[in-house]
Amino acid sequence: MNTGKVDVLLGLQWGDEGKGKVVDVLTPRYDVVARFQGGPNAGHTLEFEDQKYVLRSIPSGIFQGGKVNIIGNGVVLAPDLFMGEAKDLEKSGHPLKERLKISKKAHLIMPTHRILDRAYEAAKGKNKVGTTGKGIGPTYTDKVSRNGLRVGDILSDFDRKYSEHKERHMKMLTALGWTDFEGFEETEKLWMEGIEYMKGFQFVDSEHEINNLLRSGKNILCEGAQGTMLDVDFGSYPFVTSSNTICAGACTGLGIAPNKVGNVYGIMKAYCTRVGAGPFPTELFDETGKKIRDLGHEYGAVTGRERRCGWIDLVQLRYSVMVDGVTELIMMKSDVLDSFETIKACVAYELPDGTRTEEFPYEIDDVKPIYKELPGWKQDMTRCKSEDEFPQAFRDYVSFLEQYLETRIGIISIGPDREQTIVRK
Ligand code: 2SA
Ligand code: MG
Repeated sequence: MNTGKVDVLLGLQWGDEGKGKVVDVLTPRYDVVARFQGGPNAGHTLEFEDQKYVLRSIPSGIFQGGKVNIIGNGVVLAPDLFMGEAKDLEKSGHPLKERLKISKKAHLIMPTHRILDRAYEAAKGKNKVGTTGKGIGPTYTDKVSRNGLRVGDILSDFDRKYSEHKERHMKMLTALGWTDFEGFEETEKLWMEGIEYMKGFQFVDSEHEINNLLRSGKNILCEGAQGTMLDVDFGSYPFVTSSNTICAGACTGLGIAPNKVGNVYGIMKAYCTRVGAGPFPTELFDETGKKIRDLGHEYGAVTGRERRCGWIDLVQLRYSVMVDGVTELIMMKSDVLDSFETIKACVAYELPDGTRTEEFPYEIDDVKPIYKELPGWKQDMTRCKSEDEFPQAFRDYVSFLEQYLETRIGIISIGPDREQTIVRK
């Protein structure tokens, strides 16, 4: 931790790196946890005391009392889904209203944004992005084209504003030839209930809030969603989400100046996964890929979709470490590789013209991964209590990754439970 600075926690791959679990392990060190981008397309899974929680829009600091949780201006919020998530948490004994603050500048995902999401996807035919269908793209599109509806709008003349936006969306849907409005009225009703429910929460100017907290000496953690490869600028465009998932997103999504960023924790899995469409150089289509999926329970938290699985890609990870300015790596799901004879790590790409590169290129569609093979450790690590108990072959794997990525791996996860997290010396 760096006093007077804000720490940032990010996924370095295509999402689902296990950010929820890490935030939960790290939050005891922080007074404030803030979300800065994305929305209900995130699904941070936390498991403790035999309970499983999936957070979508609410920051992971919500489980511990005495912490301030902030939903920043860079987030897009769906009132109906937010209400569902919040009520579930309240039911399980986690009071929210005093612990959570929502930026007035955060944009609202309207029911029509979700239909537009589907309509745009349908119009793309076989070039579908494979979105989560939560209306993320259309909401950010409205934000950038200066047509958005924000949380602050709830406070005055909301019905009129809502109707105007809805009407505009309906015209767009008509132009797209969209006719499927099944369930729309019920959704809209629930959405309006969500708006009423949200009025019970604190709407704030989160840029003032967070900078005041920083000045008063509080420790702040910014919690990223999705992953660096899904960043709208630096990810595998156009197969990306619509926000800046990289470290700089924490600055624009919360109003934090770049020189206030301290530690940047980059989370990666010991292998790699992706949901949705788009290029994935190290993807495995064979039994090994299936084995990783089964052992790693690689199914999406939001949509339940099967995740595509492959070996760790160090060309891609080095790129993420660069654009995010990662100061410390955190490796998740190491135990999933416990039973493998050999482990592969992609150390370079062969480009379509036959040349070799270690620098992440503009296009990754037709690159061939070049692997380094490392011996597996073939030992159950899930019960290890400290790094001294790690098998030698695993230590060698870790050192190899650290050397290639030129960054220290500070935390290693060896199972879903809070306890199965080894903080290295
Ligand atoms: P969208 O719905 O417009 O954001 O979809 C665009 C692409 O982004 C992908 N996407 C994701 N991929 C993996 N994980 C996601 N969320 C995680 C989860 C949460 C996390 O579901 O557990 O790790 O933060 C996520 N969200 C969006 C999506 O598949 C499309 O390819
Ligand atoms: Mg996830």
